[in-house]
Amino acid sequence: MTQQTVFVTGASAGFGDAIARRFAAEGARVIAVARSEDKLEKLAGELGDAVLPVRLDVSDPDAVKNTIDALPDGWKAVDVLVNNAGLAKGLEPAHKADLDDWDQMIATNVRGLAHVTRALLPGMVERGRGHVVNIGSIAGTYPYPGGNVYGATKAFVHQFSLNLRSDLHGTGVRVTNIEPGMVGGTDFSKVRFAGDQAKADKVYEGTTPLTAEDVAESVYWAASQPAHVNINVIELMPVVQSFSALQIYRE
Ligand code: 8X3
Repeated sequence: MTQQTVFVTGASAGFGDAIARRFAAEGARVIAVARSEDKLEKLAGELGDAVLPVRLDVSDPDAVKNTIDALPDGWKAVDVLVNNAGLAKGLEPAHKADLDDWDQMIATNVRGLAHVTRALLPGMVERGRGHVVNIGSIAGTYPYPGGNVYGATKAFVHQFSLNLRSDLHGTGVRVTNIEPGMVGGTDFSKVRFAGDQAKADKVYEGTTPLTAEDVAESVYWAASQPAHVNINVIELMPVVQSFSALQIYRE
């Protein structure tokens, strides 16, 4: 296989960092995108020329277009786009939730993902190959109290992924949605709980969640299938997580 160019959003930590490292370990070149270029330094320092660090807030539509238009020569032909940037904010019920939290999730998880995809797709279609790997969530399928807008953004990612496949029919461009359940060892819960590390740690206490590396492995596996194979959806959970009953309210 020729050397692949992989564009990873949210690459400065968590899943994004693990995904960038997983692809680089296989010889890929990685365009590592994050809001702060400083945070990409460690990754770039370790992986050297295999990484192009790019500062971009995907929730800013003008910045998305300008940054992608301005990718340096030799880095413009993206083979794999991993739409990883995303966040959960708050776990309050809908009638108490902070509207700024909702707006931020929609701006990043929905609009940001859509805009980055829209900016990179024409090149993939023109080249007759490419792969969009979206990071969804089990929260897009299974509702839970406080999941309100976060789960809805991930339901968007699920349906957008399937609809992309319809639009890309016959182009050779592949689309996959990776839907992880509980993953520990990242800042996901810390961000959700506005920086409260103790509260975040409690989510994973006494249990064995998935790791960012587990998720990166699914992304890499989906992207390394033969060109005629499209993995539509991968849903993965730790063994310790499963389904529970619907709730009944009693007077
Ligand atoms: C993360 C999974 O269950 O914390 O997307 O919402 S969950």
